[in-house]
Amino acid sequence: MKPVVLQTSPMLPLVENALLERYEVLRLDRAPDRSRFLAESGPRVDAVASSARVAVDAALLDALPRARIVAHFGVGYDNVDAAHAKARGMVVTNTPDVLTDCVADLAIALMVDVARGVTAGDRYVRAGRWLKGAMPLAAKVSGKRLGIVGLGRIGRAVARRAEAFDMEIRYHNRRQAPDSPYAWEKSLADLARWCDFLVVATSGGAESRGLVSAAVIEALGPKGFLVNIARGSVVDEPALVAALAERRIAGAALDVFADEPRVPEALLALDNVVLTPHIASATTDTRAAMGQLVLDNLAAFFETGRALTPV
Ligand code: 8YV
Repeated sequence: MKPVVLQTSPMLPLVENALLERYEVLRLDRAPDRSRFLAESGPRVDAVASSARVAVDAALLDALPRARIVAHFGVGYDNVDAAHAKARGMVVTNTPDVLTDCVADLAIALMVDVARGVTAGDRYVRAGRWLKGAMPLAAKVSGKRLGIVGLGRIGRAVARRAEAFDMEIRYHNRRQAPDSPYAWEKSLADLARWCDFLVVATSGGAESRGLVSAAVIEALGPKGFLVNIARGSVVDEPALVAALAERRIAGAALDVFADEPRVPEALLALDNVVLTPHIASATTDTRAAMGQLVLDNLAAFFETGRALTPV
């Protein structure tokens, strides 16, 4: 008998095909009546394969009394109620490490873009505005001060890349990282006041909600730029939009938003922002590696009782 896997949303063909080969797959996303589907099939489910699109909340977990593992596609698992899963004796796995490079690459790309006007310059050329005159001067990146919110795997990868730009680097974590060469700022507002670029790389969820508050944004100041490749929930989005509109900060480059895929209308009209549709991990290479890690976690768990990357 093949184990039964509940898939909550569409996944890469690579993952879906392998799941179908190895398991009996039940598709929550294709169920016309979710409650009925869960009442009938929930008790048979051994494992969940999830991604960011669908919440794996307490109610869903409670409908799966046999399930022992949630194998999540993504390093961030703020849409999974991991505490409830743990209380039910379930393992939750995520996909760390394999996406670190791509996410850090995009953070640097966004930082350079928002400061130097790469995509704005592209729009400028396409609109024929260059024929009428040069673009306004931009802000320099190399040698500037970088503040990192969340010096985890991704934060460190951003820092390594920023070193090649001769940037001075400090970070804010709740606690000082014992093995870091960078200066720790206990107060995030102090870090924001000090830096030219504030890159948000901390995990989402209740603990970091609104961490980049109106006061932090104020401290960043009219010459400071914000880059967010973490979660929209970490930033007070209305406060950010207001600060950008009133030029109380220089600009923002955002890959994540509070209510994706909806982006506040006010941001679309601003020229001091760069907006991308949550693409930090979205390369063929990295998404394949993330998918493989979901499969490997399930396989290891069913074979040995131990997952590879539990959270
Ligand atoms: C998403 C991400 O998971 O890994 C993360 O935390 O934000 C992304 O890689 C991606 O949208 C897949 O659902």
